[in-house]
Amino acid sequence: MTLAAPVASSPPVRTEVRGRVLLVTIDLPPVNALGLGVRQGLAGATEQLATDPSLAAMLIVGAGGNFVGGADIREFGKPRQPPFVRDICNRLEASPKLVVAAIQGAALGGGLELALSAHYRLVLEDARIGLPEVLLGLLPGSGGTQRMPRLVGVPVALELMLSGRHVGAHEAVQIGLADRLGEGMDASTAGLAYVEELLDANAPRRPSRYATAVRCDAQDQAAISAARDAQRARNPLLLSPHLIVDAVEATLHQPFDAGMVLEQQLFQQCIDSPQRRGLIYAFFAERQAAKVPEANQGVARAVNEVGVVGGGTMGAAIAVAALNAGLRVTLVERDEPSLQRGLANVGKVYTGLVSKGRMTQADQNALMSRLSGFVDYAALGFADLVIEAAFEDMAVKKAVFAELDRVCKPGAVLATNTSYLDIDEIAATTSRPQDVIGLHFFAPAHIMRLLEVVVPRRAGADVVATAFAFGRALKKVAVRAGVCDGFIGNRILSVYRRAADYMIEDGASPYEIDDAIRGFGYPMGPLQVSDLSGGDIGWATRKRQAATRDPRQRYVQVADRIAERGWFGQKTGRGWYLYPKGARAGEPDPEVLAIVQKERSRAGIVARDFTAGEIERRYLAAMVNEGANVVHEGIALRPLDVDVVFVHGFGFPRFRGGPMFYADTVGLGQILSDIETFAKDDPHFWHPSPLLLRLVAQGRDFSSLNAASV
Ligand code: 3H9
Repeated sequence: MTLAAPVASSPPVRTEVRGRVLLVTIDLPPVNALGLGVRQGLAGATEQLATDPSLAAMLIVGAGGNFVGGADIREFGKPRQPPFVRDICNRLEASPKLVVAAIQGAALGGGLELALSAHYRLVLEDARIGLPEVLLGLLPGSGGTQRMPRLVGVPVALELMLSGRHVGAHEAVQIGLADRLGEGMDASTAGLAYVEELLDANAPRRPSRYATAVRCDAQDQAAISAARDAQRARNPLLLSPHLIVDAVEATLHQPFDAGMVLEQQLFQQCIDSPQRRGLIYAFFAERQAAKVPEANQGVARAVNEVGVVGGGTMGAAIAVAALNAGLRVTLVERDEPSLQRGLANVGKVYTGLVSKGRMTQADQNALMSRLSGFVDYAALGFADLVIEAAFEDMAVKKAVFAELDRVCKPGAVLATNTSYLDIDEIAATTSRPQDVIGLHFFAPAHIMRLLEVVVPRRAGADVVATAFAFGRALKKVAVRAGVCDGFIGNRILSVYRRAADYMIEDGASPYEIDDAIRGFGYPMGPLQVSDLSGGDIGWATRKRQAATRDPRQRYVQVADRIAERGWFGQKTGRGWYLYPKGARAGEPDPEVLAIVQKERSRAGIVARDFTAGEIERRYLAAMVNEGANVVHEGIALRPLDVDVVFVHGFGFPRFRGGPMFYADTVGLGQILSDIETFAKDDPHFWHPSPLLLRLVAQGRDFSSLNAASV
């Protein structure tokens, strides 16, 4: 047996002398992150520039289509080893020789900070640059908070750092983040030409620390105050946005080096915060969610032509999502008036955007030109993938799938957008169950990022791979789910909503529930959500489930009493809240409180007080316990899949990572002990999940299951 010689791994930073220029290439797939090896390589290159008298300048580029995607996020929370990026940046900026960065693809976070310490920046057409640290619970920690405002001014720097948004090449030049738009798609060639031009022109070094865009005037101070107020209002619970404002404010009052010291202290506060852990977990979890077993077993089928059956609110929004992804869409409805309504529903979304100035009429026309509508299923004969978004009724779905089976070409993927129906049963009625899958969008489907890919037993691996590729094309976060009533999200929702209903009947007011849940970090409480989405939907579901409901299950009738009055929420002007004259923010309704009180009396319950802490514990324990059941039964592949569903589809505060990650931070033993305590009053509802029991017995947490390979 012969052993292959070990392949020498190439260094993450290469240097080449090109005449009088040192070409430094950062080459560490996937995104050239600034891990230890890269930092060491950059420190070495800086030394080479300083000591080689034949060199007049340095050009920094990234290999593989990106400049640098930032610090290596996996290193945060572990002991950090020098050299540090901020020291490398300071040294480059202070270099007596010219330093230039040529940016292709991503220059984000520490990557942009590295580029900001260069004396000149060239951007290629595909550059996307920014300081997105805020999205990870951090602030720019290598001089970004001090150099960026000095280059682009305080208002622009604040906007970029607080949104974390990526700026394209043209905007970068326009706002002064970059000096030159380069031609072609090769950063080294364009960059070397630029450096030679600068050297020939005797261009001066331009350390960003001396740039003068900070005006230190009333306008800058007003921008700081406005940003501070906006963050207090919008993100009262988040740490890093507030610290970003503090760090930027230092540029008005303190010299550069003092600002750098402050930035370091504030950065460390962020690193130490649990929010940073939750947000970085969420970043990796949404990428992990795409790693499903079928991705390795099947090759995605090509999807260019999409069919949508049903032009109601959901079908129309799905059509919009597909049109936005550049696909051709055929909408099919049962009759001409319904079809016209469906097409109008699609048009309405775009007209709204045009009227708000977010889209031009020409863009709308171009998008709508890829949409066609028919009342005949035969029009779907060319579709590569069809999504059924018809009425939520098994007989209706089966009839639609019989038509699809008849008209669709072999190899077309047949998807249903059902929220809870048995997709195995739907698939079994077709002659091609291997092509049938669930694509569960969340309303509004063109905005909400979550897509549950519901995999029935007989679905082909390539169909699952196609669904994930389709999700990516639509810029969705796709999560694999198994078939059960409600799949991952709605199944867990139905359980913690019951926990909320029980608390209402036991003594908490609906408004206390919403306050407590918002206090946890949700943008809205569950009853506000119910009013927004329409109380009639839940009412219809409860009526459907009435016949099969376990008689031992406690059933709270408050929501039914409200729905019976036609109070369906915002659309009817009242629900759990009052919405006088179409107001979007509701007011507490004394009549609802009276209904609650009457229901308590009817059920013979004497109201007791609930603290916000108890509301939160019960609500979260119910969510986590059902999340554990969903993983235990294999409906979700891993706890992280549950987390991604809740962060992207149900408003769970991202900085807490997701319910399962949150449970780990609280401690599974604590969650179990809460459930056991609550079970003393209602053992039927509070039944610990076998997975929770097992993990606690083994001293493990949910995250230990996330590593499970797929
Ligand atoms: C920072 O810089 C702090 C500084 O201010 C201070 C200290 C210096 N590290 O997204 P993709 C992985 S904070 C480690 O699918 P795309 C990612 O997990 C950082 N890994 O590709 C995935 O791995 P896998 C500020 C990273 O083309 C793979 O790369 N920077 C990092 O759709 C491909 O990722 C940011 O916040 C990283 N920094 O998008 C930028 N970045 O294949 C974060 C990515 O195993 N990154 N990975 O699943 C992004 O926004 C996108 O990844 C990017 C590429 C736009 C770069």
